[in-house]
Amino acid sequence: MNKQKRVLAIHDISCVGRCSLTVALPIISVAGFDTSVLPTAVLSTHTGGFEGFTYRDLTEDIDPISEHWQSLNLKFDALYSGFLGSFEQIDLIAGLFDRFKTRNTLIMVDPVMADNGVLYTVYSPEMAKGMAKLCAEADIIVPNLTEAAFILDEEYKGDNYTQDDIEKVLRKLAALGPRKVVLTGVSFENDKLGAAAYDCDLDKVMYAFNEKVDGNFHGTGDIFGSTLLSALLNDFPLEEAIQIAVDYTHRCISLTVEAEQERRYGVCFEKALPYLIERLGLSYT
Ligand code: PXL
Repeated sequence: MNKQKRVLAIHDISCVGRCSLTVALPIISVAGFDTSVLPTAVLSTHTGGFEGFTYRDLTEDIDPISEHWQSLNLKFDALYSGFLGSFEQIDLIAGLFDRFKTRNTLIMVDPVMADNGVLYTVYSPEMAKGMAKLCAEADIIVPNLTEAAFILDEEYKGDNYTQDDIEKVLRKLAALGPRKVVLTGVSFENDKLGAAAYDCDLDKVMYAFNEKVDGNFHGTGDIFGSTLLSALLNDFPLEEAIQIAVDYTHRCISLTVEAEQERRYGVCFEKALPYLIERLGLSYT
């Protein structure tokens, strides 16, 4: 067996409502990687759909944890950040990237902060400027269209955009620093939804789509990001990796609709894990 790659997933723990670490950990693990976690906050539920959630911000723990790991000379093959517990964590996570990055480390930043044109309730607009700085430290970023608009300080256009608009957004995001940009929630036809990507090194734009399922599904950005990272670390090229991530996310959503699952609990990703294992070309028997 090749040496197992080690991933550090930096997200919150939302105790109820599958998203962030409760989806990143199982997905990246099933994809074959040794997954360590750095929780950025602990919430009783995620912020989108449950009233009165508790919120324990873990900002003070970030540096002591990462200093301890550094003292042990621990190494990671990939660093993957998502929902951060506070504005201050942006600089702390940038510092952690500096501590642990080597020539071969893949740094993926999902600038989780907004959806459907609005910031998550726990964030203020300054988060967008900070997230732009963190994106500059990444090899690959995975914003949705709302987050892209906030990062670029542009108007959010809703569904009102052309292919040319999307390609401009991809290139502007790449100009911040990351060599690869993946935009989620892209749709040019009523019944199709997917992702657009730009690879600076190839100077190439690519797309991946699947059937659109109407409605909003919590945690699907985290499912997409975790799957994308898993495909890239399994050596799939970006174009194939975005298609795998779109298809797996679509399958999780379809299972959720079939099961008539209450939306705020997130999507039923568990039953689709064997499909993901197969798409990644892995065999555990
Ligand atoms: O899935 C993104 C996400 C992550 N973490 C928390 C959230 C959300 C989206 O609402 O509330 C706490």
